[in-house]
Amino acid sequence: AKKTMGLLVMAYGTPYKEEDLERFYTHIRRGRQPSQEALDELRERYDAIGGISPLARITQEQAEALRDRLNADQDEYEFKLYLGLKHIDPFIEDAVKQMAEDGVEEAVSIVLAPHYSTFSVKSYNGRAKEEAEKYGVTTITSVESWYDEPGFIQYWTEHIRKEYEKMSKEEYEKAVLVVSAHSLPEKIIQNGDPYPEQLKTTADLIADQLQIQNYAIGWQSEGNTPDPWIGPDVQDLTRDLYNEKGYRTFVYAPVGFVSDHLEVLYDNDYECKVVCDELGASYYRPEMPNTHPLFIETLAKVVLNQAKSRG
Ligand code: FEC
Repeated sequence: AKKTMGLLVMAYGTPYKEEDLERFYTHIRRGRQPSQEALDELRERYDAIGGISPLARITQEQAEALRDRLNADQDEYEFKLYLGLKHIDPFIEDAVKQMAEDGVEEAVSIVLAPHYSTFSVKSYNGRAKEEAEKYGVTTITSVESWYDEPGFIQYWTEHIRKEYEKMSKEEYEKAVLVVSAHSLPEKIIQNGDPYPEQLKTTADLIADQLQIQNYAIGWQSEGNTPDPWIGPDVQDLTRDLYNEKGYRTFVYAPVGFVSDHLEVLYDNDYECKVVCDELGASYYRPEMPNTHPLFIETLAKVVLNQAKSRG
């Protein structure tokens, strides 16, 4: 008989409807209510991408596709899906509680973010394990990162190549690839966080596969807080690359994310595009992984390896 294996898929979460915006934002701010001004400003960004984000739907589809792929690919385990979100229901804790109630003894967890950081992946996994300890039913083994998986690199290589193929010869000659992830407060670097190094590895591997030399690493979507954030910010970087290196074609690969959502549809497709338009430069942005079979297959491989190697 197949062994039951919990599959705890964790992701950021997003408001399901406009009324959810305030509690979602308050949760991101660790319980501190945002000012009316900050709330309105965020609402305007969601309005600019159509009112709500497609992220809720895409996360659900990714999780189900991953479970289906895992169950189709092997017959040692029967994976049972639990979705746990960081900032809105179903919260990570809700998912872990449900696993315990269902009597799931072993589970693999994965965060839908490729690069490990104390701020992101560590906090997701920490919350899951802490909750599991309360019930003493489920042992969770966690995937920590998958930023250098060959299938992940291949996904981006193929989709970035498609953008380069759309360029005229003139555009192609002055093109630069901007590989980015969500910025984090600079203090994480002093504490030895691997996040920046992992993004660099992703960028190097993609550039190597594409056989391009013209690429740069940028950071995006930084929070509205007084402390310094890791830079350069993708918008400033765009201006610098334009002015100092003479690039005229910009290809943005936000590889720290895996879905179409606010941080890509607004921060790249609107904000970076505004800078490109102002400079008279061309803007390209490859498709996000979403439920692309190569991407889902890659996640399935990583989860299965983790299930098999649990100690
Ligand atoms: O709804 C959507 O379509 C987008 C959802 C969304 C994703 C996302 C990913 C990451 N974030 C990360 C870190 C931070 C830090 C702060 C922060 C703030 C926000 C705000 C919104 C938001 N984030 Fe987010 N992020 C998404 C949405 N994020 C909305 C609040 C408004 C703003 O500041 O823009 C700052 C918190 C603070 O105030 O202290 C830090 C990281 C990721 C990528 C990894 C992951 O997915 O977990 C890291 C998606």
